[in-house]
Amino acid sequence: MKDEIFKKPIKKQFEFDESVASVFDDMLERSVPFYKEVIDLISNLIVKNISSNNSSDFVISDLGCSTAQTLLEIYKKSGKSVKLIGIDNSPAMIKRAKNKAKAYGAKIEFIMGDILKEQIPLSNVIISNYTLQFIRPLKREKLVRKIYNSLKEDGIFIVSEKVISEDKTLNLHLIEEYYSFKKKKGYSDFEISQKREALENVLVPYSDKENMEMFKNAGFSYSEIIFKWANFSTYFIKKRF
Ligand code: GEK
Repeated sequence: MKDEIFKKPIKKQFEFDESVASVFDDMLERSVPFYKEVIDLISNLIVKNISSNNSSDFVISDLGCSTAQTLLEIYKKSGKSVKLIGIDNSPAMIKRAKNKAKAYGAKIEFIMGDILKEQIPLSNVIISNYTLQFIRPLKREKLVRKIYNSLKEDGIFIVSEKVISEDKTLNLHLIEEYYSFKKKKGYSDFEISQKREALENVLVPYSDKENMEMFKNAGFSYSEIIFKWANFSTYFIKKRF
């Protein structure tokens, strides 16, 4: 279904409710630059990692899994032997994720809950794509520490985020580039400005430097940007280097 949520004047802050979930796959493809390419890249890297491990007890958890796009891509590439777990606190997202998994015949465990409160299963890989940005800064550091503790010793954390530039002018120019990307994807100026307003104080991006410092402070030994376009970054982070 096409995302037309912000065509009408909005009255509330952005929420992952039924109306957002019903258009979510279209929304992400048109709002996140290179969304498909990022999922393709990270799922390939994860599959390479499974091959060098014993796949029968290999656990992959996706925090803020939404409609399970990433987990399904990993499922398609890795076969059935790994354990896939998706956590999201939006009932509408989890409902769609379950339906999609069923349609693909994919065995994925879904946990409907808050990643700040739920116990994260001990995992080989933890993914959190475009989700940390929605966690209040005061709680974000603590969550990243919890993620560190939920990874096996050779575990990997993969994160994608909207980011800010520390250079104010560059930051403005990158945001302009992002808005022209959205316009090319068919969003009007009105829709773009309405969504920006709805996300105000809900989506709080960090700079690459702040994110990498946060990973280091949580105990991670290595982090690298493996994909970047304007104000979007994907990080590959290792517990032990
Ligand atoms: C993708 N990773 O397709 N606990 C659990 N879930 C949460 C929380 C929380 N505290 N806060 C937000 N969410 C996906 C896209 S979307 C990104 C992730 C976006 C969930 C929320 O319900 C939503 O499904 C997801 O995090 C963020 O690659 O919409 O920009």
